[in-house]
Amino acid sequence: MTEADDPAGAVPPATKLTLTKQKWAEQHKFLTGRAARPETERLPPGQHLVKDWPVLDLGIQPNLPPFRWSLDVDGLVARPVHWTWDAFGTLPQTRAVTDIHCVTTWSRYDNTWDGVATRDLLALVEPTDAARFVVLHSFDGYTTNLPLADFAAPDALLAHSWEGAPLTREHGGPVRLVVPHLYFWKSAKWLKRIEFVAEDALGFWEVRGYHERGDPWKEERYSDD
Ligand SMILES: Nc1nc2c(c(=O)[nH]1)N[C@H]1C(S)=C(S)[C@@H](COP(=O)(O)O)O[C@H]1N2
Ligand SMILES: [Mo]
Repeated sequence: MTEADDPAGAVPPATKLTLTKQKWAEQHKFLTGRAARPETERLPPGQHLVKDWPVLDLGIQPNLPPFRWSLDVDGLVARPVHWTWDAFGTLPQTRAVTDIHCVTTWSRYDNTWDGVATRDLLALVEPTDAARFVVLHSFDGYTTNLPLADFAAPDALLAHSWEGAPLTREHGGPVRLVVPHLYFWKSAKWLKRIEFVAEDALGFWEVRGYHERGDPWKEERYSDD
């Protein structure tokens, strides 16, 4: 074989297998969305397991039939959007099975969520280089803030279903955020607006003594000052 037959760095011909594997990567096939933590570290320090699903909020549970719900994504993005329920339903769908860790010390394993992956949302709106933080605004007046990198976690999603059924009103339906690797107060219920900003802006609990980031494995429950 001469060098001309097989030049260094030439792209090998596409086979059925390489094409299939490429498609899997595009579809994120086989990804469960579950974080690969050793089982011994699955329960963060100071947490205990529950089987039920407690309800925690400010006491206002907005009544949002889907036709009254919409979501704005704006701030430092190339393509701001306003999605009605119908428009939201046309976005690519993702399923993730993740654990909940609430700062009030309960954790709940293996919650099956369906919704729109934050990664797919980011690809659509294209945050600018200046965007470094995300502020979530909810229909009950609640806000919470996240670093963009945490919002973009591979298993984070805008969930409309839990265990195969529509998210109930008390748990933030029709659409809530789920960011499994942070304490659950970061997972805004009754999502109304996602705002991309350059500087961190504290949300409801963050101005009331809770941690800016809230990593359960580091027990980032409260702010130091
Ligand atoms: N809009 C909104 N989202 C919210 C809250 C809230 O009061 N309003 N509470 C947060 C807190 S402190 C927790 S622990 C979880 C509770 O979600 P759950 O009621 O579905 O368990 O929602 C978070 N998201
Ligand atoms: Mo909470």
